Amino acid sequence: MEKILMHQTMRWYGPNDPVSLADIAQAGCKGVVTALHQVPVGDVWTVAAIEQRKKMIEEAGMTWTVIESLPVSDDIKKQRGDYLQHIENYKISLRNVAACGLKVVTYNFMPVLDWLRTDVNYALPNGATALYFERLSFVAFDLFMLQRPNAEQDYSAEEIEKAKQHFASMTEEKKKKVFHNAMLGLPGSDDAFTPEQVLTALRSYDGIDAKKLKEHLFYFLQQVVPVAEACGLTMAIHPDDPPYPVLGLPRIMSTEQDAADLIAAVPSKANGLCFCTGSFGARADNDLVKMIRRFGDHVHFLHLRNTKRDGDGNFFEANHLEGDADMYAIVKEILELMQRRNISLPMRPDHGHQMLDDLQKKTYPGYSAIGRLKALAELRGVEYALSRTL
Ligand code: DNO
Repeated sequence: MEKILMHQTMRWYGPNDPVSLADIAQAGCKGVVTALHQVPVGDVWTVAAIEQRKKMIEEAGMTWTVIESLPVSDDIKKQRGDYLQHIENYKISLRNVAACGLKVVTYNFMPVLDWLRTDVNYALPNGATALYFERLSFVAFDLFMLQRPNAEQDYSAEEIEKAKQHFASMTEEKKKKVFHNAMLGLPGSDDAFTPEQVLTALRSYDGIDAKKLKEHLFYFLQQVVPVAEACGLTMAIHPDDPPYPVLGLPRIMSTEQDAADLIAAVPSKANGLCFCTGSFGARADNDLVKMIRRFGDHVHFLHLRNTKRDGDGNFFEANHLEGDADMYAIVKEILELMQRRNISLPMRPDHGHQMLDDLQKKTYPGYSAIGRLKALAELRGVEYALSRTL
């Protein structure tokens, strides 16, 4: 019998993305993952705007398979300001995307910042570049560049001393680069934050610890999951990246326990995960295969990516089949899950190295074409070979 394989997609940042829909189709993708990045966070996604985007993708011969992301406002995360209105708007957007035939909605619950790296052009020995998180550069950024009040409380005396030395050894150019990368705005936008904006945003989370933030997440889900369920959608939360507290902000979707708490809080098939092997995998205590097995019925979307950690809190984004995550075992588990559930799960190769001709191009960090094409081809090969042995 034919085996069910993953539904291959790539992320597309919309009409301004230097990687075109035609490029994505040539990579062998049947589907596209995108969002209406132009709609301000908290506003309603209208049927007209969704239809227009959907039509573009279908004209390129693919389907709009997953929304990434329908963003959750900081007001909702803090339960302040306009949060009740934003939740109502979110429900309307869910109904609208469902009316347009979409099925999976990704979101995250990271305060203020989405993903965070200190270097978006980390040179690999072969000349390609990768995304990199260098712990001491980050601590130096926090303490000496951003100068976040009370930041020193979050680090040991030893780490502060090391960060001091590290900062002293950084060239002006490197300082500039770390600063710029840490202040990068959301993926899909060219805007960077100013330090004042970040400090104000961080201050606005005063009094919100992990326990509170989790309560806010669960409240949000209690409101929106029934709507998603009623209109045939599944919600997929993206884990924290990196998966631990940063800049004094709580993080609540970093571990196996966090995922278990999420599902227990609102038990519904519609309440699920975007299983990102890169984000969860940046922690040594996350057993990825075990987590896929445990949460399998709630996995609605897959980001396949690999990181290589060292003992000092640094990690870089490795080739997709290398790094710390055992991609062979992960793909095998996913294949078995899909046969059991009788479903083809959408997957995108997450991030890729900037390489070959793309080194000259300006692309969204992590989202150049050739590196992702290579990643997808490798993952496809692993899956195909494994499917023949099932
Ligand atoms: C980074 C992405 C994240 C992700 C959001 C989902 O490359 O994986 O930005 O899209 O966190 O809401």
